[in-house]
Amino acid sequence: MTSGTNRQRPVVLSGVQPSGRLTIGNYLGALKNWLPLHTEYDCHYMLVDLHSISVRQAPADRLERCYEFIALYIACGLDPDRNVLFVQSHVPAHSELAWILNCYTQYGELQRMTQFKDKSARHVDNVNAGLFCYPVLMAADILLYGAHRVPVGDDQRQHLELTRTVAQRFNREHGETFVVPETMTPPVGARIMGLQNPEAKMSKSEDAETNAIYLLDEPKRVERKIKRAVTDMDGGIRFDPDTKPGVSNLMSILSACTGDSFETIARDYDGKGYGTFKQAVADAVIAVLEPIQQHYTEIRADEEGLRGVLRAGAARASERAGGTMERVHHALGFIPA
Ligand code: ATP
Ligand code: LTN
Repeated sequence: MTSGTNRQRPVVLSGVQPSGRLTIGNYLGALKNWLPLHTEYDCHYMLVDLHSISVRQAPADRLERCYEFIALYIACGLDPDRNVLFVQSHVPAHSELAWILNCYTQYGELQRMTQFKDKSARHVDNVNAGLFCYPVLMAADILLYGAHRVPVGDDQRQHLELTRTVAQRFNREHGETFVVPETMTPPVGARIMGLQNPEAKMSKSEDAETNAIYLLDEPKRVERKIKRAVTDMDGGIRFDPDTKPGVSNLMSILSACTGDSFETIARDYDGKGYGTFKQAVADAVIAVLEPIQQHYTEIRADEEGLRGVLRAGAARASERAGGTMERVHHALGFIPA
């Protein structure tokens, strides 16, 4: 029996929106940390295409991105035989549960979400209800599978707190229906900042090209971007995000790529100058990206194979989702179908 069908294990679920291009932030904050979990958990990883329509994007670009991202999931090392890989829109229960949970989420709670505040400020011409209710769909994604753990970057903590609140509220009113999930963030790499603006997180859409390192950037480009990353005038290698945000961010990237502690990095590079330090960061990032890029091209070329993986994933996901929806319908007093 593969790990994906073993019902005894606790469940993990996470997802990424098909928008922009996957960055080293997405990798170090999320994807990389998904890889070992299948040994302990029943793991579900999706592409949240329904979430992605809350911001406009040409359908042809979305389609291309969906193939690209799922191929990158696999190229990063997510084995479809050990993890359930699927697309959100292939399991209609996500939308249904989102509607139900909308009725258990307060307007004021959604208004406080920083991602909504940020995105509505960036897309003033399209502050749609989907953008506002985005965290409710995310809660549905998680609660549908009874996920115990949700491995994400730091920026998703607030959404996870809301998911817990909604689950607890529903359980209080209707009896134990949902598992209340825990957030899982990595000790290093949970919030990679921009290379040009280390005061704000590196983001896969909306950023200037040189602010982010993309998983498909060729080595020379990675090197160039890191060499041009903003640092400071003091020349020291110390982890201090308040006074040295640029250097601290590069230390986080190096540490998350190599496993070396901040102390080790400071000892190895202090006094050697930013040029040497940046070269080490570039080499470490390139060493992480090279094997991913080598696998990617071949995996991406086999669209039929990718669709087969997604079909199988959706079938397995639907089975688990169906059980939850039956419990939810019963809890709400709906006539059994
Ligand atoms: P967008 O800019 O398109 O909204 P994003 O870069 O914030 O995208 P998401 O699809 O929202 O990416 O996030 C995918 C996963 O990557 C989430 O778990 C998120 O927490 C994580 N993540 C995103 N950006 C970073 C970052 N800079 N550092 C660490 N983790 C990140
Ligand atoms: N909201 C997340 C993406 C996301 C997600 C999820 C993450 C949607 N559903 C369920 C974990 C679990 C984001 O914007 N990064």
